[in-house]
Amino acid sequence: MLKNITRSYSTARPRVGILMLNLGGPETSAAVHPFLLRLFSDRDLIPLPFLQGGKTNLLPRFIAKRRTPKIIEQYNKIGGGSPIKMWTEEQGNAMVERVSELCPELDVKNYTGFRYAEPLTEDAMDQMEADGIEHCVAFTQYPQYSCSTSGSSFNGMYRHIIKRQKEGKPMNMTFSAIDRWATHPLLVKSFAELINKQLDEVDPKDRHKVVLLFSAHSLPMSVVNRGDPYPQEVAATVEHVMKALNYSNPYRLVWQSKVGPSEWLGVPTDDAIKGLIKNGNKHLMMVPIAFTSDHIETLYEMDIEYGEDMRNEFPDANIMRCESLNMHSTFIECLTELVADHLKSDGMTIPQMALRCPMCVNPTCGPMRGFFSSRKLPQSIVECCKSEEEGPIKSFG
Ligand code: GF9
Ligand code: FES
Repeated sequence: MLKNITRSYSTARPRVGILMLNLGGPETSAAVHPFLLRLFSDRDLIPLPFLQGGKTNLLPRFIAKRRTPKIIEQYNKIGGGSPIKMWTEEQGNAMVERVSELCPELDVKNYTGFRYAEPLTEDAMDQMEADGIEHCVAFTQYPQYSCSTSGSSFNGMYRHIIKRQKEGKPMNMTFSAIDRWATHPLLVKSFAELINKQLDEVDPKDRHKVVLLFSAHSLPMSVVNRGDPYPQEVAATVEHVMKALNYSNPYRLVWQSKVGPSEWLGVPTDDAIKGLIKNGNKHLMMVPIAFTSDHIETLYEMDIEYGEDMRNEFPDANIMRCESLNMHSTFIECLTELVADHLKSDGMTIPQMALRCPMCVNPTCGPMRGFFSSRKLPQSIVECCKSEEEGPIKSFG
């Protein structure tokens, strides 16, 4: 009898899984081709209406194969592979440790779900279910929402849930989403702290002259003109960070990492660096504003292509980069607060999540947005967190 009670107590804590979503990156040279193949086969990223049926994967295969050697070379220059899995796991572990302190009545565990690399999102979902997770919080690690990043991950999750239903073995978990957090006060504070830390490296007499170059991954103009929310949300992060810095320095938002022949949102980061230097600016600081950890775009593009290579071209210029968020303590608090606040709420998203892009033609987006914007947290979980946080405060009222 006693044994039974003990056991039911220890398993009574509701099990919540926090699924941290991101693109992922190849950890080894051998992982580069499968990574690119998944990327170029992503129909949420690249619609291929004219290649339906059996030939769907011919073009992606061709493009992925052609690009693999160059990408392997880039990863070799940053140590052989992407560190994104390591960072995501470290961030997730630190976050869950703090969330567990805030919500001791919950059994919280973090998982990593990548769109194009292992651990793949669908596999992580199945693993969560196998671990007995009752509720999954789909937590996008892109602070600013784009349909080609967060939207693609959420569509992937939604398709997996529908697939399992159609197979007659529906997933035994409920779902909610943390879909965007571009202006979270602790995200803004994290960036401001890291920028100030880098500014401290500059001679005080030059500090105010440093041009802050906020650099985000660009988007094809076809995506921008569909009405994607990302450019606006990235700009919102930049303005909040500048306000936190009391507009201490001149700044621009610029866009990096264009690939292929189509038109992309500009001005490209490398052009901006060259143009600003030619216009007489000597001190530049790149700020990676749309990623939460180091990856090929900071370590290779920013540090090698725009850093070292530009320093050879313009030896008088001082081109710097501020650190990525990585394990910055304020940033871990940001992740913690996002999750803890979500668990205390009913799990609803803001109304923005329900609205498709004005020019959206992707048939998955509508039902996916409906699914993730109406999901509520099980009452057992909400009550768990509320009693912990608000109990003592309420007793004063
Ligand atoms: C992106 C972040 C923001 C064709 C080549 C595969 C397309 C694309 C992106 C945006 C990554 C990280 C944005 C395409 C087609 N997109 N890249 N969109 N990537 N490549 O629609 Cl933080
Ligand atoms: Fe934005 Fe479909 S592309 S909602």
